[in-house]
Amino acid sequence: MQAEKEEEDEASPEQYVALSHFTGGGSDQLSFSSGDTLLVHSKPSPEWWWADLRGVVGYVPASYLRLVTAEEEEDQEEEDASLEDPWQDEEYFGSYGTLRLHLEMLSDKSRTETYRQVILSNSASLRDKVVMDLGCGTGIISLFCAQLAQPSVVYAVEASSMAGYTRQLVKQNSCEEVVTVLQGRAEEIELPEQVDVLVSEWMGNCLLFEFMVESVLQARDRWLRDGGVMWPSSAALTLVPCQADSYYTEKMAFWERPYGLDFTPLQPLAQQEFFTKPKFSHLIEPDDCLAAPCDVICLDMNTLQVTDLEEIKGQFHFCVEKSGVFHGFTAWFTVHFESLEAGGATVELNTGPNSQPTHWKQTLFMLDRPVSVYAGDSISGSIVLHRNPVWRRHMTVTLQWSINSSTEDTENCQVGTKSFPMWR
Ligand code: GJV
Repeated sequence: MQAEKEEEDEASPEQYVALSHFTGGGSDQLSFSSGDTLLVHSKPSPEWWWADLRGVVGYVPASYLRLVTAEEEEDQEEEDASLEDPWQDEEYFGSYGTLRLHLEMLSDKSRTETYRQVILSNSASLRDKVVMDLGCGTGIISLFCAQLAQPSVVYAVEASSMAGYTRQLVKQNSCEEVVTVLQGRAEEIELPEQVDVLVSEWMGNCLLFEFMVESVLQARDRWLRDGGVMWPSSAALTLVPCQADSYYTEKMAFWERPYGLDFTPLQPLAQQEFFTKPKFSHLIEPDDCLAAPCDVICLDMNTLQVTDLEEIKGQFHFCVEKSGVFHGFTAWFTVHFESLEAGGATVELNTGPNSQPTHWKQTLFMLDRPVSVYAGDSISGSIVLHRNPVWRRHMTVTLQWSINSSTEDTENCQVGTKSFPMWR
């Protein structure tokens, strides 16, 4: 039993932090300073443990040490990782090296068909143009360009290992005369010339999550010729106050009386666990919108700067159109593709509840407590997308609101604010 226990200890040493300085006596005791992190391999006696400090092993007095909590360990890991790569590129491009995400994106008809439509409706003007497809993935947009128009060249840039397959797909579909696949980060690749059109599908959840847009802006500043066109050309984030009754019931009201028992002491925990972060992949029914949606943020892809991304602010003012329960806000985005011809038709990709659902779905931000609202009330406030200063693909969304009642019921005049990490 003891041997087994020791083996266990050896398999996973525990992290301890030194509470004060200790000078070891003899050759088998370790010396350490206050704050040092030690890995304890085994505990042969209650007083003396066998530990490791920066690769040196020896006995340490147990009473000088405090166990590092799981939370502290996590913080430490985050800190270590952030020093390595705040962009988490290995994980990010690793995931795009497999088919799962490409299948999801390609299966999204409204997304993929919109890009196809953009190429098709501009096919005449794309003749002899130089195009860059940033983050081409399997190369679908580049292939549309070669198939539906006659650009002089399409530079298909892809950082993940998918690029090798993309090259094969280009060949397999006889597009190698037009499409050149370049494997590398768009920020780092070299092109032989400036481009006329920079096309990319960079939008993430709540528009900006992943911050691939930064790569697009950097590529724009380096490779788009003066007067060149960005596709998409603009992007907007739309917000609406909403009901989310079934989600609320499933995660919160559930604890009121399961199996005839009162589980309400778990509700604060439920709030913490389910409502702290936004819910991605929410599909809101048009009927659950309590007001007309409002564009809160509009980005012009020609003028937007990387530094603007640190903090993006918007405001809203909603007039409640029907009485109901205000559970939270739902957000989605729309992007526009300007025509290459003056006066030509603009193409739109709308990921909202009144359009065909996309793989982005919508993003739900739950309030801590639902509020009853009535037709004629107004809900006004602001939204801030605050980019994480360390984790560059993450952001926090802060919503501030005040509800102004149209009736005399003062109980219903209230303000609130809540910050939602996505995910860090
Ligand atoms: N350079 C090259 N390829 C990239 C980059 C970059 N900086 N960033 C992303 N990609 N709409 N949120 C690639 C990535 O490997 C993937 O294949 C594709 O672009 C993502 C497109 C969809 N993601 C999104």
